[in-house]
Amino acid sequence: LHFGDRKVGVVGCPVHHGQAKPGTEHGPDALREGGLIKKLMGLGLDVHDYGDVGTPSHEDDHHFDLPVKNPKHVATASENIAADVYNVIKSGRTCLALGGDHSMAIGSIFGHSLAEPEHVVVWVDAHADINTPLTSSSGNMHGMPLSFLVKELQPYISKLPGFEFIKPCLSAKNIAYIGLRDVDPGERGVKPIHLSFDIDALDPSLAPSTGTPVPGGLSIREGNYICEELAATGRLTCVDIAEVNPSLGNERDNLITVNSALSIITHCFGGRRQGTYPKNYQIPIP
Ligand code: B3U
Ligand code: MN
Ligand code: MN
Repeated sequence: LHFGDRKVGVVGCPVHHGQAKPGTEHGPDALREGGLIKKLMGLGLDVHDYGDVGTPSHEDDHHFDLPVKNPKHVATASENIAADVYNVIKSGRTCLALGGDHSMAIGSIFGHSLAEPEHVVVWVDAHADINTPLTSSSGNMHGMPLSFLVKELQPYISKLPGFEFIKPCLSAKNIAYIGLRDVDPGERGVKPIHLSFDIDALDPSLAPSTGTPVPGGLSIREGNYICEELAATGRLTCVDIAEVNPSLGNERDNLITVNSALSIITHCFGGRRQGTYPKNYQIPIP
């Protein structure tokens, strides 16, 4: 398997209404400014950046009976993310979706399923993110994305404004969790894989600029290892990087977090700890 033949489509998902701390909307640009595209090109990949999806605003998004915050904002952004992710994958590229808080995964996983209905999901996170609107005590939708997508949970899901477009597309058995401070073995079958990587899966020392850090997280080595193994299957069709928040912490915290995210991303696209070289690389002769 040679990653140099791979085409990547980058989709920015600058959403923040899935949680309370402003700043995750700057995640995509923080990663770009950190050198993302150059790094991917350095791996010999054909990279196209599709820019950011639209995140329309809604004035009246708080008047519902449920303790769910900003459902219309999350719904319209999700619909746009789904459309872009679908188009990128249909065009033959692996999609790299840059968050944004983790509510972005509603759209990215749904869009992925429209293009690859058999896909499975590997969820790397400190949190399970499978609260229903009724089990959530925070009301934050970044803690709920999987609940809207899992078929078995639909009897428990309240109707929310704007969410009509979502058809549940995942069976519970096709989700693998890693990093819930308790590690599950990888994924199953020979199906296309969606990796949803919440940066807070890493230890807070490696990803301080994130909204809900939890001590005792993955090391960079562990995070990179997960990505290398998934990449080596040749079946990664969509990767989310969620919850990078450059508005939290100081400049040094930002730099550490962005560099960790870039390391995770490059290992999803052929980067190896033992080093990489482009396809027809020749050692220069003087
Ligand atoms: N489970 C809690 C906390 C949480 C979920 N995701 C994050 N935090 N980042 C909730 O709010 O649903
Ligand atoms: Mn998450
Ligand atoms: Mn999390």
